[in-house]
Amino acid sequence: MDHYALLLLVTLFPLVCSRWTGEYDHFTFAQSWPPGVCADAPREHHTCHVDKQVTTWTIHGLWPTQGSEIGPHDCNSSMKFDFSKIASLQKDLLTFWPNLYNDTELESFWSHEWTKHGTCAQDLPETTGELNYFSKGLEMNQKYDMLKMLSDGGVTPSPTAQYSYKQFMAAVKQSTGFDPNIECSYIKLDNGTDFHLVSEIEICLSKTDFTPVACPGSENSSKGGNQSGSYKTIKSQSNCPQHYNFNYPPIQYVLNRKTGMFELPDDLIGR
Ligand SMILES: *[C@@H]1O[C@H](CO)[C@@H](O)[C@H](O)[C@H]1NC(C)=O
Ligand SMILES: *[C@@H]1O[C@H](CO)[C@@H](O)[C@H](O)[C@H]1NC(C)=O
Ligand SMILES: *[C@@H]1O[C@H](CO)[C@@H](O)[C@H](O)[C@H]1NC(C)=O
Ligand SMILES: *[C@@H]1O[C@H](CO)[C@@H](O)[C@H](O)[C@H]1NC(C)=O
Ligand SMILES: CC(=O)N[C@H]1CO[C@H](CO)[C@@H](O)[C@@H]1O
Repeated sequence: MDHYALLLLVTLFPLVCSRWTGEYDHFTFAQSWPPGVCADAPREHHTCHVDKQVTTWTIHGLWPTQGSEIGPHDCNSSMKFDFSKIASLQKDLLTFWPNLYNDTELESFWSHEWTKHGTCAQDLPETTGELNYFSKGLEMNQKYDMLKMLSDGGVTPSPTAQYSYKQFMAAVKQSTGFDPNIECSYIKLDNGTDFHLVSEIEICLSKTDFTPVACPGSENSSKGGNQSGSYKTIKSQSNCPQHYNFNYPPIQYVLNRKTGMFELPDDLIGR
């Protein structure tokens, strides 16, 4: 290699490097409502199971995010997931960050979250390495206790009550100061009627101190939804019904497709 090529390589390396690392300006912290996730499982070609130690909103992920784009992701393929590094967190992970798809390897969910998102958060001491990254996610789930934030706003799980999109938004905003992103899933009853239920709520967190910030693209954000960038996919609008209410069933409850009632499965009745 001649000197010119070497010089070129040295000059370009930081550029190449920063593209690999993936720029991001905040975190998206996504929490799941297990009955909502399980309602969508058949469409995702999975079976779903909510273990009995799971009693609250669970973590989907802590995602480095640039503007209103989905990404960066998969920032360093040489940082292979190694469960032994987070084995000390296993009990908490099974309770607060569980893999609800019981037809997949237990560890595959954590492996996916690490490879796709965790590897992009390696610029911050708080999220460097698997142990710090997963610990931070668990800490955020305690700090931004979605069950409590919603119930403080009058939105509590119920087999029968339904709530509006506005009620969900207002409840979270009352706690965090900012509009969240809310996602829904749906189940078809035997007679063809769609039943919508809440499945995920995302809040945006600052990169500097992990406090809530406005999600880019939301009403009160200075950043619009049309930033140019290398990540093709732009976050879509909420898929929850905005003009009629939807369900927030208690954890463990499943919809009886014949009656349209949320019920405890037989094996859990009497526990
Ligand atoms: C997954 O969970 C469902 C619902 O609890 C259960 O019926 C099914 O047998 C489980 N499948 C596996 C592979 O464990
Ligand atoms: C990717 O990870 C490896 C192993 O930790 C590290 O040595 C390397 O510097 C990382 N690459 C980038 C571009 O950050
Ligand atoms: C964003 O871009 C889309 C598609 O290019 C366009 O339809 C939309 O009006 C833009 N929105 C804003 C706020 O500029
Ligand atoms: C379908 O069944 C549900 C639950 O019994 C009922 O509320 C709804 O009105 C039915 N819809 C139709 C179109 O029959
Ligand atoms: C939807 C929302 O949060 N709107 C707020 C944006 O900020 C202005 C000024 O602070 C408020 O008045 C709006 O309610």
